Amino acid sequence: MINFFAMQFSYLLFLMTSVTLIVSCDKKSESVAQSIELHNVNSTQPAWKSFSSLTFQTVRELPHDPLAFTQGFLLHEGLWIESTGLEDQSSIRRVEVETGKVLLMKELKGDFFGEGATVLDGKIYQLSWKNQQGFVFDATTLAWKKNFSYNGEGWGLTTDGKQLIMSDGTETIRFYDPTALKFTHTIEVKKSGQPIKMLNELEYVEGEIFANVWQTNEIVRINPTSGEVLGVIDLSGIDKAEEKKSVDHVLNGIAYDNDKKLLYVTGKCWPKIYQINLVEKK
Ligand SMILES: [Ca+2]
Repeated sequence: MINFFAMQFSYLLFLMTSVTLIVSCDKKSESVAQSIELHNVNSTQPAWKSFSSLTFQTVRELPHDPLAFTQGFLLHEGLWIESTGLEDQSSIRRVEVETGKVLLMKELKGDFFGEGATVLDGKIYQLSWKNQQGFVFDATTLAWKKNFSYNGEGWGLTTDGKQLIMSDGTETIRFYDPTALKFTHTIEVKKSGQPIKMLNELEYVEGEIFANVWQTNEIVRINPTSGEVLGVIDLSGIDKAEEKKSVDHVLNGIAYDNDKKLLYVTGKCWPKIYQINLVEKK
């Protein structure tokens, strides 16, 4: 009897050890699997980066003020921040995404013609076209903080989270230190060695600078270090259902939701904002 119980106990011990080992192995496998998954997530690039020639698929349409002559456009803390142009109609706005309702707006006085805008460290930086003056506002209250100066024309503005990145209507992109609002350097934007001029509204997207090319339906993707054009996004036809009231009502607004990886585009006085997916142009 003693031997029989001893054998039973040994068998039970063997089973328990085996179960512990299996659980332990499973946990180890799970840990390895999680590690591989995390590695893959970290190394995954958006699919569109593989193609130099891109077009779009519309995901959804959102309302946009048809009187907003869009010059700067971005998403900040769940709201559109929009800079509008034209004399006596220029403004900086906080706008509700789903409804297009303007929640807060500050008009630019005098002959200031609003241009590109971006948000960095809780502050909106906004350019004007020919006045060689920019403005800094509190991003939440739109309270004016100060002006800053630059040479030449102001067109588009974005940020990589550290620097202000500005276009001026030529093939040159300028970089500024936001703390001192001091010019640091430029890049020259070229595609196959040829300069790409008329770079307008900007957006920093996944380590690249996206730029609307004025009076075209093209966005160029720019290497922020070399200035080389990495690819072109053809948005022809995106606004075909819209009735254009002016030849000036061109594509000119790119906003990127970096958390959700969503891309939006609009144009000057377009009644809609389009959320789009980028796909290969065949
Ligand atoms: Ca933008």
